[in-house]
Amino acid sequence: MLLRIDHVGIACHNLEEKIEFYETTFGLTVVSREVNEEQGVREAMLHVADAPSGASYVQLLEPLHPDTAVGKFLAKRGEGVHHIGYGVADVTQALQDIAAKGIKLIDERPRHGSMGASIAFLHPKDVGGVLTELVETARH
Ligand code: V0V
Ligand code: CO
Repeated sequence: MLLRIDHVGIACHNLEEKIEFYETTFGLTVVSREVNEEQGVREAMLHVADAPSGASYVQLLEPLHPDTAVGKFLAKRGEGVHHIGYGVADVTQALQDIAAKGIKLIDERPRHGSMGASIAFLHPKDVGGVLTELVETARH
């Protein structure tokens, strides 16, 4: 069901500072920057690698307001890994299959993600404390 790690989502206070850190330290390149009001984030995707099943990225996340998923996370836990995004071929099908196993979904149906992807989150309480995102890449 899972094709690859699409991205690792990292919560930070200052997006521009963290982008510069990842560029300088690891030589990564920003390929997309977006504000996603629905998710309450300003985010950047930095390209890491290409695989036959698609690319992988680091996703840097800055909250738009304190009262958002990432804002609350930062207040409770500070900066660090926020979620793992796995590539899937069909996010609607994957959600259905995973729900049938009794795992709690945050999103019953896909939402708009970075770079035109369709995304959906699974609840961390049912995934060993890991906020897990499914990502169906946009078709070109
Ligand atoms: C919260 N918890 C986490 C967590 N955030 N555990 C692991 N990883 C995280 N990132 C735990 C928290 O410690 C609490 O555990 C419990 O969940 C409830 O947390 P809360 O602070 O009361 O917050 P809630 O319940 O209001 O919200 C938590 C959830 C929320 C996970 C439901 O953050 C959510 O809906 N996330 C999905 C949307 C999202 O994260 N969007 C931003 C990325 P205890 O204390 O009860 O043990 S957007 C993105 O990735 C995009 C656009 C993309 O990839 O394209
Ligand atoms: Co993400």
